Amino acid sequence: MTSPLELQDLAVEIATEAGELARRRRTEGVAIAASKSTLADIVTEADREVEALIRSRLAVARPDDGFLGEESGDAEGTSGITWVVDPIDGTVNYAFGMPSYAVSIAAVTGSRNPGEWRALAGAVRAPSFGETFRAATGEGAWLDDRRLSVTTDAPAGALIGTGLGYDPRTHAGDLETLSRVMPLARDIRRIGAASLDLAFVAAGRLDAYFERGLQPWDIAAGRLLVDEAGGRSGWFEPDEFGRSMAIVAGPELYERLRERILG
Ligand code: LIP
Repeated sequence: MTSPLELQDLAVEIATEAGELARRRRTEGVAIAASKSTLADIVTEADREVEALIRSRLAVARPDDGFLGEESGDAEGTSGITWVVDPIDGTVNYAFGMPSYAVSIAAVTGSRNPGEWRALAGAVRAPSFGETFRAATGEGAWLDDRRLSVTTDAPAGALIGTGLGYDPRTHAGDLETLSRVMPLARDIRRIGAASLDLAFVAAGRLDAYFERGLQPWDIAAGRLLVDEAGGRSGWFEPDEFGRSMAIVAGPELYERLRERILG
C-alpha cells in the first residue's frame, strides 16, 4: 500500500515538470484550441499538451490507478486511487498573460465526486511564482519547508476570494450571493484560478474562498491543502444550473460564511 506521502511526492514531481512545460509554452505564445461550456470557457493547446504529459507520467509510475482530467476525460483504474488533474487551472489568465495559473494534481479514493471522495495527496504548482503547495492526508499542508495554517481571526473583516463562472446566465445570482457575503468582508479578490484561491486560504493569504460551479479538478488538490492547514471545507448540493457550491475558511469564519451563502 502506497503512503499518502509517496503519492504527494509523485504529485509534486509531475506538477513541477508540467508547470515548467506550461511556462515554456506561455513564453512561446498561446494558441486558443477551442471553447468549451461557453464562448468564454477556453482551452489552449498548452492545456492539452500539459495534461498529456501528466497522464503519461502517471501511467508509467502508477499504471493501476484511475485518471480524471479536465481535458482528456477519465479512465477507471483497479487500485481504488484516482488522479484528478487540472493541467492549467486559470486558463483565461494564462491566455491573457497573467501569472496566476497553476497545475493541480491530486490523488483521491472512494468516489469521483468531490462531495464523497477522500483526498489522499495533492500538489498545486504555480510556475510563474516558483511555488509548490503540497499536502498529504494527516501530514499537514506545506509550502517549501513552511507548514501552512489558515487564519483564525480577521479583525478588520475577512479577505475573501471568489469567482464568477463563464456562464452569463448565472452572474446575477452569483452577484446576489456576493452581496450577502459583503458584510463579512474586508475586501474581495478574484484571482481566476481556484486551485490558487484554495492554496492561498491554506497559506493564510486569504481568509476564505467560495465559488459556485467549480469542477472536481479545480478543487481536488486545493481543498486538501485547506483541510490539512486546519481549515474547514464544504461542497454543497447543485443549484438549478447543476453548479455545486464550494466554501472554505478557518473554522469560525466558515460557519458564518456558510450561513450567509446557503442560509
Ligand atoms: C477555472 C477556475 C476559475 C473559475 C472557473 C474555472 P480553468 O478553471 O479556476 O477560477 O472561476 O470557473 O473553473 O477552466 O481555468 O481550469
